[in-house]
Amino acid sequence: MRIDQEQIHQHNSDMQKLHQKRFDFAKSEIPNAEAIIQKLIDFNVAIPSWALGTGGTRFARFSGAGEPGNLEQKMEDIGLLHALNNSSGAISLHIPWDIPSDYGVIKQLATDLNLKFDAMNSNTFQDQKDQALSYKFGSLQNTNKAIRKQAIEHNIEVIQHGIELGSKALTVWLSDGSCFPGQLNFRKAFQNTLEGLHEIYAALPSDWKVFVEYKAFEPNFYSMTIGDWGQSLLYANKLGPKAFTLVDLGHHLPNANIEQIVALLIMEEKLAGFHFNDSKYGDDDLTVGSIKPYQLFLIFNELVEGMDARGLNHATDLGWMIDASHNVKDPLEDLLQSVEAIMLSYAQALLVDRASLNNAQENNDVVAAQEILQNTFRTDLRALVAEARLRAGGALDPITFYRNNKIRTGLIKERGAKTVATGL
Ligand code: RM4
Ligand code: MN
Ligand code: MN
Repeated sequence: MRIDQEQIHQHNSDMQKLHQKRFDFAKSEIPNAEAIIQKLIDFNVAIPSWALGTGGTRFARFSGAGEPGNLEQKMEDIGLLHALNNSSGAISLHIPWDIPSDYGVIKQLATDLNLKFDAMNSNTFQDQKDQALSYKFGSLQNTNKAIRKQAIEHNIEVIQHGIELGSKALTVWLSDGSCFPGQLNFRKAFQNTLEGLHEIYAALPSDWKVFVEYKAFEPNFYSMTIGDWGQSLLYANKLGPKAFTLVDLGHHLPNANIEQIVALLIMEEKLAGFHFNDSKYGDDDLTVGSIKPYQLFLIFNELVEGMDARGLNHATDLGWMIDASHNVKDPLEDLLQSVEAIMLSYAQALLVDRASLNNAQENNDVVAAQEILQNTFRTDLRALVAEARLRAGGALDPITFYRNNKIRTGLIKERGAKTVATGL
């Protein structure tokens, strides 16, 4: 299913008057509105191929209707999102869930839908049907060399798929760790993992990066072999200049100061990028910005500050991806909400008066620093984000468009009510 540009025009002209009023007001309050709009137009967030279906917990999965049944349909879904918000122009593939059967066809479809191939993701956290050896006790950390070898080969195969598609990065998230004290020799587990990562690193093309993702807990509940940003950074530093630490918002212990982590990783030139989601308790994978929008803003504040200090291109130098699952919402609506929350936080971070904040910090004026951040956070920039979408050819209000034009009903007609997407 494709969205007719004419429908978008219609929607935008229906909303134009109201939008103009809001936009004029926002613009009157914001000194650098045009510069912010341009940055928003350039900014894109990748959608992972596993986020288009309904997610589940370990108790149950309540599938939605009209879910994409194959990679092509997943790409079409992302194409719909991108047509509406102009900020979802990339797909991140998870192997082996979404192995392309024909690279040429997939690449052509990506071109038609105006999508790029973001980082490739390997999967050694599950056993596949035809797999020789089990990852029950870990993959790269495993005490059994043959299992480690199988995991290394899998990662190299993922790189190969990525090369065919034009991706430039591999994301490695390991579920390796232990559930009970004494189960694992931490040092040996670390060294085995490092050895494996070295072999994977050696298989990277010269213009590729590897993103080392960390997670504090789950599925292992006593230790995780890449459990926090310090451990990930150790690996990244030992591996070399193509290795970076990837921050997934849901992978920290409660109350972790993620904005500080981000600031230091950028300072060390080791931040790979982000997996966006939100959470109340753990790796809840909820809609971005739904629980802690102020934290998201503070993170973007450090991102913008750090990227500018390092002269990085906001849109292209780091990897931006949503990593969420949707148990009770329509995945496409959820993703539209997530992208909107990201754009809003990014816009607000661009609005922070850096000179004044810097001044307040230098003078230990704690009150002024808080005023600057909170006044910015409370400034309503939704009309600015909508204006950026409008100028880029998207819809002023993507969710209203999606509902009014009955996109899900159309997808159900095409694909049926009982389709289940691959993934978790
Ligand atoms: C993990 C992690 C990875 C993602 C899988 C599906 O918790 O966040 O990035 O690939 O989930
Ligand atoms: Mn992740
Ligand atoms: Mn996760």
